[in-house]
Amino acid sequence: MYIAKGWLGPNIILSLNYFCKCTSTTSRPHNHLHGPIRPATKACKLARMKNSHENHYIACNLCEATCGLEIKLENGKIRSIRGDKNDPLSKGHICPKAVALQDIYNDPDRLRQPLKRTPDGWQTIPWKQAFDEVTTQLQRIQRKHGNNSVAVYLGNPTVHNLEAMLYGPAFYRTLRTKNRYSATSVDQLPELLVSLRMFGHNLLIPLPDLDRTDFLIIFGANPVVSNGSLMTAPGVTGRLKAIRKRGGKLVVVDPRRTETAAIADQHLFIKPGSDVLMLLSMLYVVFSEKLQNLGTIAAFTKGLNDIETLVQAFPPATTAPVTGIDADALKNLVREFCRADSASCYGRIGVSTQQYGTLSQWLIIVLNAVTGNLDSAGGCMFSKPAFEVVNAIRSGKKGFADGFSRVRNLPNFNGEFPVATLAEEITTPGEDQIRALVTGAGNPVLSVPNGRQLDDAFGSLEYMVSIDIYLNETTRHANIILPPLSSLERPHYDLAFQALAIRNGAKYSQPVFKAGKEQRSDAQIFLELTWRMQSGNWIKRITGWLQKEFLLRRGNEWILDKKLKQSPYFQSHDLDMKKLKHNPHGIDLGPLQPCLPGRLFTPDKMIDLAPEIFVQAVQQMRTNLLADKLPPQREEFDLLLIGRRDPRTNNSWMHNSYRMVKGKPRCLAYIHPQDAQSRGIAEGDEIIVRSRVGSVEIPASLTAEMMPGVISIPHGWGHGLEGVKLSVATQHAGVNTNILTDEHFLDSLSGNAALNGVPVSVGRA
Ligand SMILES: Nc1nc2c(c(=O)[nH]1)N[C@H]1C(S)=C(S)[C@@H](COP(=O)(O)OP(=O)(O)OC[C@H]3O[C@@H](n4cnc5c(=O)[nH]c(N)nc54)[C@H](O)[C@@H]3O)O[C@H]1N2
Ligand SMILES: Nc1nc2c(c(=O)[nH]1)N[C@H]1C(S)=C(S)[C@@H](COP(=O)(O)OP(=O)(O)OC[C@H]3O[C@@H](n4cnc5c(=O)[nH]c(N)nc54)[C@H](O)[C@@H]3O)O[C@H]1N2
Ligand code: SF4
Ligand SMILES: [Mo]
Repeated sequence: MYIAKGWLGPNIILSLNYFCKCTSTTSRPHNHLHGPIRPATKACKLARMKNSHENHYIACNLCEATCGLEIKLENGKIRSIRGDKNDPLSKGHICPKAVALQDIYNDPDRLRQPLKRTPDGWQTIPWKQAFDEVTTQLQRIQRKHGNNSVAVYLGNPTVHNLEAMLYGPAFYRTLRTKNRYSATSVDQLPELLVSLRMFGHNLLIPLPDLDRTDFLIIFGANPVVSNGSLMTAPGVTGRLKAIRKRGGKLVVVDPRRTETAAIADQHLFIKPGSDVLMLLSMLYVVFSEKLQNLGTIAAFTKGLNDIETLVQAFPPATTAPVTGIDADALKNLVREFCRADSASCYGRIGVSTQQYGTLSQWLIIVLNAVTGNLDSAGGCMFSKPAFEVVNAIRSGKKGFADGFSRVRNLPNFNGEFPVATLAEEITTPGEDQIRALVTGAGNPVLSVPNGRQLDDAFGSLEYMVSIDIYLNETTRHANIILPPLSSLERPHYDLAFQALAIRNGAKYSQPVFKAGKEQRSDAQIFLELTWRMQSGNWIKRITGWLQKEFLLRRGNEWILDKKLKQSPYFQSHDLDMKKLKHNPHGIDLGPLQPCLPGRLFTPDKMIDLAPEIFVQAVQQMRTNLLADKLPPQREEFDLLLIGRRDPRTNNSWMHNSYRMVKGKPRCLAYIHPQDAQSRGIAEGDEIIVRSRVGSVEIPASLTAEMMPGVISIPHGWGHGLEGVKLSVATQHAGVNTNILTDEHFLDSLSGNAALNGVPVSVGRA
């Protein structure tokens, strides 16, 4: 997932201290916060030489689970990567991807110095030249065409990166552009919008209280494979199995019988994009059987009657023909959910990235709320992280729909436009047309709908700079690529995912390896760019420079320490940087606690169950969906395309590790045998899948785990494009499913891309 970047690096009070922070008392190479260009002190060098065996304890930052890892080094090389049994949250859990961290670190294709595209091909250039050229070009284009002519796209690894989170925002702000985009709008935009409207803050996101719940319904998520999202719960498979072991129940609603469905008590096939109807019918049952009970939130929750009125039009029998969910099965599910001592309903990518993503996510929270399961143990709860992200962001300042995109008039959210409109903002002439682009840790050519259109649009840019560690499908369009450090070379504190964890905790990871002299950290890149882009008189220039130098030397730990000391855990647990550094396995801060209404950000301190825009959108949806316009069909498009993840993928960017791609190909189209037979398709046949915007050829795999009428293709593949430097990935290229997804097929409320439920036709190639 990608959390919207509005966040401020905390306010920086300038206080200079040029002393090196070599405070390490262990034999481990300590954290050179001042960055790799400064030499280590003699004492540290000696300490390292004496010890050819080292154990490092860090948090894996590849996915949202943030598992603790134990990395053993021998003579400076990795001997093993294992789960850290002493990590209080992950307790030794690990997945195959963690081992690939060393492949990324060692990858000869990974960039370590700036690359410049020249008529004679890519050339390595010095950092100073790269910074000079990038800032000169961006300023030139902004002077000529205005600030909005430079756009920004931020990708998913940004939120898994401490320094990109702390120092990136200041740089992006110096561009003063309206044209901001990110992976948020191909991901969790609906959840953010729902939280904003119901609780007053986009980051106040309810999390399923997995370890205590007696009943869990999962809509459109496959945590056994994805390891959980907007629900940091390392070892999630064990946690899900534990629900059943303690006598609880697990139900999965998904158009595919997934790996998660396989360990559940019950699986219900649902027609893609129709969850909103199922949820309305579930609420219909709650009210018609008088099962509603707000519980502890009753005193500060409004809109219950509006919900009751709204759902009257959706008795289960009327929605069943569209959803494919049997009316009696639905009624029983609701009764059991309401009878359980505690229950939690959770939905993720399958419901967020579809036509009615926002309505579905809203109704999931409403279901939790009206059954007494919001903000109570075993239901859906809010975290209380030690580094408070909810307060750090000026909520409400940038809201929803306070600006609209130029070409298609799509609403912005938190200062960003939906990325589905990026290509046309580049190609459509006029004032504020995008001429230049900055990408940070993103690969939109593979992750955004109509990837081919975007690929072409990038080719037409006047200038592009990518902050990225690979020359890949997206960054091959850049004029200059600025590569920061890889995971094992940088310090980490998880600002985003400790705030989304199902148990409160804190952990700080020191770099495992010292970066090479030729490399630069995210802090160095962002602070240098910020300083160079800042305008102002000489006083401003000097203070800017001092600020940059201070942050380079002291920033990470100084900011973290400051924030930790403001948190209640400083009083209750003595939690500060010193304590974190003495506890490299991490610190447990206990289970989630009820926190409402105290944490609400709504002006009236009430939960709004029925925000006006959502209620109105239901009426519109009803007309479309019940008329079986699900989604706008063309006759030849008779199947619905959905996505899929694999344990050995991480969106688009880990396929250059041989470990991740070896064995039988995984970029396959799953199709039900019935749908295959009627089209003369046999196992392994190459098929052609067509949508309104494009077509791909891909091998078919026949499986009854698919719902008839639905076809599934994983995203993040399609590495065969000319000019990429990914020697392993190109040998296992696969196809880009986002050539099929449609930039005009959106969650109409939020502008989030509808990547699931895309109408397609399928035949033999
Ligand atoms: N069809 C379909 N499309 C989808 C999805 C789907 O389910 N189906 N899922 C969507 C979701 S949930 C997401 S989050 C998006 C992801 O979309 P993106 O964030 O655009 O794509 P990623 O594949 O995560 O690309 C990450 C990029 O960051 C680079 N990178 C890796 N590590 C670092 C680092 O430490 N620093 C820097 N600077 N760069 C780094 C990689 O080389 C790569 O270029 O894809 C979305 N697209
Ligand atoms: N191994 C691996 N792990 C990952 C990632 C990865 O690429 N690989 N990506 C990471 C990222 S960025 C994210 S955001 C998370 C996502 O984490 P999850 O949300 O768990 O993502 P998926 O595994 O894609 O599960 C989505 C499910 O939705 C189902 N689905 C599709 N359409 C519909 C629908 O209309 N209704 C319903 N009810 N279900 C539907 C699909 O069949 C699929 O099983 O995973 C993260 N973890
Ligand atoms: S589950 Fe995620 S965090 Fe845990 S080891 Fe695997 S990739 Fe890393
Ligand atoms: Mo994501």
